[in-house]
Amino acid sequence: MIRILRCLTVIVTLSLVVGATAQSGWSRYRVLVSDYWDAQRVADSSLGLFSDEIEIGFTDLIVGPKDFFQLVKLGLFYRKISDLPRPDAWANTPRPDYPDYKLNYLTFAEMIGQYEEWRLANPTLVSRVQIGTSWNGYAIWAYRIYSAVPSENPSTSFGVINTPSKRGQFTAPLRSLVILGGTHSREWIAPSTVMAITKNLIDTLKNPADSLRPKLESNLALYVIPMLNPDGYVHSWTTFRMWRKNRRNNGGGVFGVDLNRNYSKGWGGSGSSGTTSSDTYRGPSVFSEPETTAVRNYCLTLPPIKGVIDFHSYAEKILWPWSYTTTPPVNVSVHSIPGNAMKNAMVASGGNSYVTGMGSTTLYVASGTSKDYYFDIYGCASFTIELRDTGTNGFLLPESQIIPTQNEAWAGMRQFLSDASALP
Ligand code: 0X9
Ligand code: ZN
Repeated sequence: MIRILRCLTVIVTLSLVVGATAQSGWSRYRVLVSDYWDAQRVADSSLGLFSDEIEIGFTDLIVGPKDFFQLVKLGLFYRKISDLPRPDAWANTPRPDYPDYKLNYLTFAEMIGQYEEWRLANPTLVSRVQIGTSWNGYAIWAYRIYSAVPSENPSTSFGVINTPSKRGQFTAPLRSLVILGGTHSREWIAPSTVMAITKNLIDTLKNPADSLRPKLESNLALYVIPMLNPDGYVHSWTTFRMWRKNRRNNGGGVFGVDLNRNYSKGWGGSGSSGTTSSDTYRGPSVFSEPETTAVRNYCLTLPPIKGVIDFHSYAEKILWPWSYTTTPPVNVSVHSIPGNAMKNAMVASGGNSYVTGMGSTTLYVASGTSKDYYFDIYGCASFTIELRDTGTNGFLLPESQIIPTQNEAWAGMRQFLSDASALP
């Protein structure tokens, strides 16, 4: 009897979800964007972007049941591409009893739970610190992976190796590498990939046979921020799957600042919006948000930063500064050499071939982004990596693609870390 009831429950739940998908009233529309003014109108509208970018040419938008007039108001040619699942259907989708970060997307609580398991199992290699608190009161965590630790002597930035076999030996001057995940809430594959990278880093430091280990030990201090935007991520799980921004209350029932438009470099310029309902709303001022302030302040306390990698999706691209202008920085090789090395390592590992280049010309102009800020302040290698795919599923990347995405990204990171340890 119980079994029959359970079967019935599954069937009813599944049909509800399927039903929700078929008649959700949410659609993907393609609009023709002819020039800069069209692009700005799209940016300033409150229609969500299905495309990862507003392009001159075609851009796909998310149009809800009550949004149709907004689409018409844009005054652009449009065409319906497909139905979309109800954005809140995720909350009701059946999930495995024991979700696994390699096979499933994890909720925020499950994600931090997994990081905590790793930390508690490896107390000498992993520590964490709360670097801030989101608008809705969630902790923003940074995990420190102890390949090396700062020496006791504050007058020197030399490090001390912390892995079991060599604990206490001096290293070269310490250099920091920062890995960021979860800036944009709907890009679930990004924090998922940052989890895999973290686990692989821990395993590398525990494995004396791993050729990367001595390089990490020689001078690198590793910091991972698994989820910069917990409010948005939770919202994307519970309420609106395609949510991108944080959850600042902008008033009038309008929420959210695009954290990747809230950094200081180029803030307020093109490729960002002053309209609060826009998906690229830059916020009322530079670093107005607790999330961007947290990561900025934390980074300022670290040993000299040699690299920052901010994981996003989707596009399969490795992007470097600048974002805010199409004029390249003076020394392009700071980025083109490690960027292309990452790409090649990813391909050699059997992964997809990511496109490399300057953000503003390879993707689009965007002002107030993380990579421009970190490059501007630290002069360091600063990348945005846009993970899978190239548009077939976009932000709704199927779970079957988690492992291949994590694996190719780790291949790229190994290469980057290996090269970074040789930097002055
Ligand atoms: O628009 C963004 O913030 C990033 N793309 S995403 O689809 N993940 O939202 C890209 C920012 C990188 N830089 C440039 N576009 N120039
Ligand atoms: Zn993003």
